[in-house]
Amino acid sequence: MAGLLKFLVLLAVPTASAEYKRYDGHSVVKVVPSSEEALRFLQKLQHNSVGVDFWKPPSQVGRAVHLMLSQHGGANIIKSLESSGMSPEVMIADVQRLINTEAEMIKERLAKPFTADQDPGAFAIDQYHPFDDINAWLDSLVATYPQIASTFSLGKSKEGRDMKVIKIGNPGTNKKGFWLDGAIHAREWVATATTIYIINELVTKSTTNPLYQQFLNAIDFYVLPVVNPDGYAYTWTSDRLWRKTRGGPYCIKNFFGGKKCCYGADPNRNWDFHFGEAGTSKDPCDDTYPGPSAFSEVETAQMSAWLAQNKNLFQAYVSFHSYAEDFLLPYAYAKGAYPPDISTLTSLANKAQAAIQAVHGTVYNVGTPPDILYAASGGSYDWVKGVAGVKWCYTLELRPGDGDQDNDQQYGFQLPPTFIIRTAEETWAGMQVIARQVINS
Ligand code: 0X9
Ligand code: ZN
Repeated sequence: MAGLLKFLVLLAVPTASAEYKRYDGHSVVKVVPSSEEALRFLQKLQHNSVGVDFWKPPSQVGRAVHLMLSQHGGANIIKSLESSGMSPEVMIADVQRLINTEAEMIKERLAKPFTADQDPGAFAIDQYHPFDDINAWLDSLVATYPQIASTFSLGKSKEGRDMKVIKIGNPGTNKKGFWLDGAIHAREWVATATTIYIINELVTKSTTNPLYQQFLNAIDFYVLPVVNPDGYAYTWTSDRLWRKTRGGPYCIKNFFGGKKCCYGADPNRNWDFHFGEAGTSKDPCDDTYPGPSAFSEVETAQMSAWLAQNKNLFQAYVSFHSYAEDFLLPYAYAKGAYPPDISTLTSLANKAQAAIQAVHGTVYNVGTPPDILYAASGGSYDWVKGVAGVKWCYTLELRPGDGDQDNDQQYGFQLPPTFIIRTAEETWAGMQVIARQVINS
């Protein structure tokens, strides 16, 4: 009888929420290192500690660091920060509460999929969407606007999802190319939402907005909303804070001669340009594990193969991440590594930054990752610049951050949907500056 009761209780639990990873008792703490010593302490913590997820890793003296702590280990870490002269503040008291807030929305979306035969106008631009719905929406756009939009797949992800690119432009010759992508890191949902906004602008206003007409006459936009489909899908079904691919499992020998194995490589460490150097971890269970070899992940392998073959089409490449409000210049792989045209790249970035700021007052920091963030090798835009030779290459860390006027910093990766449009509007303004430059060069 007890067994039967247990069985019935198990049946009653909805599977999606039962499998979703819980973060009960997890908090996110913000600390600002005010000296080189404090910064070094945080960097050591980053490399030695178990159970701390750096949502915003240590970068510069004076720049905030965000750490997610578990209930158990957290108190000791807070003590050690305090005894090193820092004053940690709680930024998110309860990560699980944020996940719960999203859970209803996730359940609703997964229960009512968007299908390709629907009117693309029925797809909510101001919401987050599951992976399959995004591809279905791209198909519905092409069905409705075949003169301006087409799609193709770079190939299947490891778990068989299409890496669908939408190409948007008027027919013509000598066209320029502008590539935009999002969610190479699975949990950075606002990056995908921003590509969706941009796609929607260009496609649905292609005949009514004179500026967009100019763009579309001169440029073909190639947009890949989700670079990491399996990781992104996993954030909807299993773990909201997953970052990597779902490749592997990859293993490492442990101290006792056994092995420890984990899924996933960081797809923004997996590109074949200074692979496995700064900002990577040898431990496959870490979030910055670059994979066993460059392009070990089918997603980066396919995307880079296509870009290598078509590199002459492109003048610009921008990859959206979250979060920090940074406009990042190449190169990311090492301190002091700059492409020869760094000064033109910087002045265009400054113009784009000003355009972003003009929309809602959000101030982005402009610089290379080692100069304003941290060095990180094997990233996508480093390869697109350094190997494919595309001229205007940038990475944007979108909202939240301390540069906007909306007090949205307390949400981290779980930026509520109410901020999607504001984020996307300002970002699109910045991208238009790049589009204009592409037309004129
Ligand atoms: O660490 C990263 O990959 C990026 N930050 S994130 O919080 N979104 O993970 C910074 C990317 C810097 N650019 C490259 N390394 N390409
Ligand atoms: Zn990222």
